[in-house]
Amino acid sequence: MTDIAQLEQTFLSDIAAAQDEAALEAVRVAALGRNGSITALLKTLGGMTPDERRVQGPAINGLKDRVSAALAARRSALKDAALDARLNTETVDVTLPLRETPGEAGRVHPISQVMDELTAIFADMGFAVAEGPDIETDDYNFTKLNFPEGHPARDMHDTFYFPPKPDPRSEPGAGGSRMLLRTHTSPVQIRTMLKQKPPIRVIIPGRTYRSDSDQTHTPMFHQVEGLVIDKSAHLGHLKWILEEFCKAFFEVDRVKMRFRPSYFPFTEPSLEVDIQCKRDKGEVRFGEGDDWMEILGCGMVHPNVLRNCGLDPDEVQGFAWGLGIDRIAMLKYGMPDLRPFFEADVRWLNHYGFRPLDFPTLAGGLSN
Ligand code: 2NL
Repeated sequence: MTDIAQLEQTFLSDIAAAQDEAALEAVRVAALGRNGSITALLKTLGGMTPDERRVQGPAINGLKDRVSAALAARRSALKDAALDARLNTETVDVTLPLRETPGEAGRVHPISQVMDELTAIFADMGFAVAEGPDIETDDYNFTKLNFPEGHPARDMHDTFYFPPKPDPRSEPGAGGSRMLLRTHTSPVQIRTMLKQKPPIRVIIPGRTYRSDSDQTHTPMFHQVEGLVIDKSAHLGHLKWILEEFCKAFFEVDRVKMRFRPSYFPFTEPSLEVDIQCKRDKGEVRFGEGDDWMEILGCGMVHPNVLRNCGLDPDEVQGFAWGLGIDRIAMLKYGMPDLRPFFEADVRWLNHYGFRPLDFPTLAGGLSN
């Protein structure tokens, strides 16, 4: 037998006999390491005559290739065997009790918490919750709310429009219907007035969208709006409702409010509301101090809006208000930045989130 055939037999049987990674590595070093036998044979090729090399070259390289392949195959077989051995010996006792991990119970997002608080407060005053789609028509989002076609107030909203779709039923040249992401929750009030007979008492919490993004604005944000339609609903009722809401929400016994004239296309008169607060080293407290903070807008529903919903302004009247949920959540729970609200970071949620079973109620305390 040649040296090469002899070497091959020795290495292949050593490889087959190796029972673990370390034994296999020792064979590899003996064969192909810096001082290995095959490495030494490869070095002899340089000193050979071309004729010798023509014969010995393929023989030595063939030896190297076959031994390398055997090493790789054995390494993979040993790995599989090791895994099988582990799977056969390691068992998991699925009957063991769970370790207490409070974070993993899940947390209620502050926005959801505040929506639940608002629902509890207004339910106590006889309000129902209404909901509607995020994707709306131009008609419900603007036209029926007394934003005339081409009116600059439409630009105030930085609307996300969908591409216009040609509508075969529309008049020639009407441009088809144009869908959009609702810029406020008001279209849900329109839907409610079109569907229900007065008296109406609803609040609408939900997502709203405007093409706006900076420290205090995100393209998606949350609003809650309220609507009351009845024979003689008036501003006195509105002021009482808003005052009760502010006291309940900020969990204080009294709060001064200030109503300033304003403008919205869908209300007349329109008002902006400030509440009394105290600013103290970056912290804000409500119901004390002599500073003011603007928190919402409101007004008497414009007669055009009533008419657009099939109601007769000589028969019924009403009031409405709207406020940003994200901002009042930040104010109430002392969160300095709006952006983490929507970054889905569980560490933030574990810190600022609420316990899932502590559903807010007026009797049990809203925020515990
Ligand atoms: C604000 C102001 C407001 C309304 C929303 C409303 C809805 C209908 C009719 C009349 Cl259908 N009004 N909503 C009224 C006044 C103000 O929101 O600054 N929101 C963040």
